[in-house]
Amino acid sequence: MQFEVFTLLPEVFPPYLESSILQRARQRGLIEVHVHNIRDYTHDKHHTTDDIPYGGGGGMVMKPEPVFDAVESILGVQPDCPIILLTPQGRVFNQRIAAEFSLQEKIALICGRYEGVDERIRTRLVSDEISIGDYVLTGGELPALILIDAISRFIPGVLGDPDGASDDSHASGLLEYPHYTRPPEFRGWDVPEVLLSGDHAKINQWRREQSLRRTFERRPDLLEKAELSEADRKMLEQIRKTKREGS
Ligand code: JBB
Repeated sequence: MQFEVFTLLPEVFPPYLESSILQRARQRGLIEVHVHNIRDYTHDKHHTTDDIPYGGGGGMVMKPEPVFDAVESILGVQPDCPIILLTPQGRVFNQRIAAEFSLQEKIALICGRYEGVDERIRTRLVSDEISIGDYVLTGGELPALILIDAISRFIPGVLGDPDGASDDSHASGLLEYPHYTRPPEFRGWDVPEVLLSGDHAKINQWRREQSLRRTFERRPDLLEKAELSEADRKMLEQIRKTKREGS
C-alpha cells in the first residue's frame, strides 16, 4: 500500500517511519510512504502557503494553489484514490475506518496547518475528512501518522504474525484483558493464580470475563456494538448485578 503525504512539515515523518514495525514493513515492501512538501509547489518569491481570511477575523488560512498543485502533480488531475484531509471537522477515526482504508492500493493524506484550509480544498479536492478526536492540534501531521500506523497494521505481514490485528483491543469491540509477564511475584504483587494454572479453558474464561468487566466499567458505549455470545451476555448480567449490590 502506498501513502502519499502532503505537508508543510515533511521533516517530522521520517523519525517515526524509521522506527520499529513501520520500518520493517517498508523494508519488506508492504507499505511505501512518500512525503511531499507543499512549499515546493509554491511559485512566488517567498514561497507563500498561507494568507489572511476573506471577511476578516484572526488567523491565517492555507492557500489552495500549492495544495492543488502538489496533489495533482503527484496523483494526476483526476485521482481515483481517497484524498483524506486531517481536520477536527472530519468523521472521528476508528478501527473500522482503518480497516476500510487498508483495502486501498493508495491513499493521499493532506495535513492542514494554521487555522485551517481554504474551503475549496475541502469541497473540490478532498474525498474524505477525518478527525482523530476532539482536541485542537497545530497541524494534521500527527493525525496522518496515526492513520498510517493504524491502517498499516491491517496489511498482511506488517505485524509479522498470521493472526495480525484480529486479537487486539477494539478488534472484537471489547477492551483487552489484563496482561502479565514474569516474574510471578513483583514487590509482593502476585500474578493471578489462574494464569499460572496451565488450564487453558479456565484461562480463556477468566480473560473473557475481565474483558467484559473492563469494557462495562470503562467504555460501556462499546458494549452496544460488540459481538457477544450468549455466555458473554450471562456473564455481563452477573457483572451488572454485582455492581448494583455495590461490591
Ligand atoms: C489540524 C487538528 C484546522 O480544519 C479545521 C482546523 C481548525 C483548527 C486548526 C486546524 C489546524 S490543522 S488537523 C487536526 C488540527 O477546521
